[in-house]
Amino acid sequence: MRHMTTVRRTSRRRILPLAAGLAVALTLGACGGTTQGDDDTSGDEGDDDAPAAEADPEGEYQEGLAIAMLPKSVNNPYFEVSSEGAEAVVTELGGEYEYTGPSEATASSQVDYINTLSQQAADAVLLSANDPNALCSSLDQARAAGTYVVTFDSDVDAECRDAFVSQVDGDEVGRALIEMAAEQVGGEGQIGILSATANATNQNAWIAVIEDELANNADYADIELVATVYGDDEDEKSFTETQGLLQSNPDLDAIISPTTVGIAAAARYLQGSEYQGEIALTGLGTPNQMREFVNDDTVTEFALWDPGALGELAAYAGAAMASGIITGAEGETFTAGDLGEYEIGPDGVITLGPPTRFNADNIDDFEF
Ligand code: RAM
Repeated sequence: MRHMTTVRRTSRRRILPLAAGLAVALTLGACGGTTQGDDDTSGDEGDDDAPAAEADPEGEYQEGLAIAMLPKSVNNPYFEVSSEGAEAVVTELGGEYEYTGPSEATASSQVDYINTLSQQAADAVLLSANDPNALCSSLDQARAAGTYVVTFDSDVDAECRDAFVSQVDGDEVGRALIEMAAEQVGGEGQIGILSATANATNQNAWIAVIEDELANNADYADIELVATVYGDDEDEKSFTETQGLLQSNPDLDAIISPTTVGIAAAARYLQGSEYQGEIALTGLGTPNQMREFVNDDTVTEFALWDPGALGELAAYAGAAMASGIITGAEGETFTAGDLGEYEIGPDGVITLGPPTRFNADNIDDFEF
């Protein structure tokens, strides 16, 4: 249900500079004269297809926006890189930036942060969600109070946010993961997955693609997924789960870890074990965390996108929405600084770009 109503717009004006507020008010006035505007005043928001507000593609980013990033958990180097990207954008736009979140990657612990940010009248929250559904009621309340919700990295149900900034197009991550694992085991063998949390939207979507590829792609007919374990994006738990995975599956040939926390912990375990060089390890990692494991041949190749650019794009999307440049509808466009112009796709998804594979040939070219 879209819900960017007159209420939302009114609340936006409290933080806009006078001239900008006037422009929004004028836009609202124009909308109010239409049938759509009349519908809105009834408070009945039941028409899912109704555009919530007019986008103003020629509009300027507003100054003074309060934008916060709420990651799955803080202290994860991946999200710290995303935060640096977002902070640079918000600062450049003359806004106020905050990076805040729980130390554990759970949905319940994110709820309090959403409520607080809403009470603080944040203009936009950039959220990487620990669960696709469990945050929806607090997100609904925040949105009704005037905070735009832009998910990035790990989405919620599309009804519960205004837009999702996706790192990579659709199934491409899952396909890259199984392709790298297959290459590293010579097309046959047993693989196990070391994931993040059991409810993570992003990891579960990638794992579903891996399972689908294994079931339907003839290239992988001789590869078997024997176990999936969860390190909860905690370093120590990921390390222990790696050990358990290897002990429980003596014929394992490869581990796929689609989390930067997991792959770094698994690499550290392999490095100090009898399995180094015997068990292939691939997945999603940051070059800075994985460099030493590539240099000593514990790991051959893994992938990722630029988490800093992802944070930048999320910040621009949140600012564009809070400035009225976009509403989250398919086909709208906005300019994300040096990243260039982006178009909103179906279901409010904005996609950063393809992943990069890192190996001994190129890892020193990347610094994040
Ligand atoms: C971890 C988190 C994040 C994911 C990366 C690949 O840092 O789980 O959500 O996108 O890994």
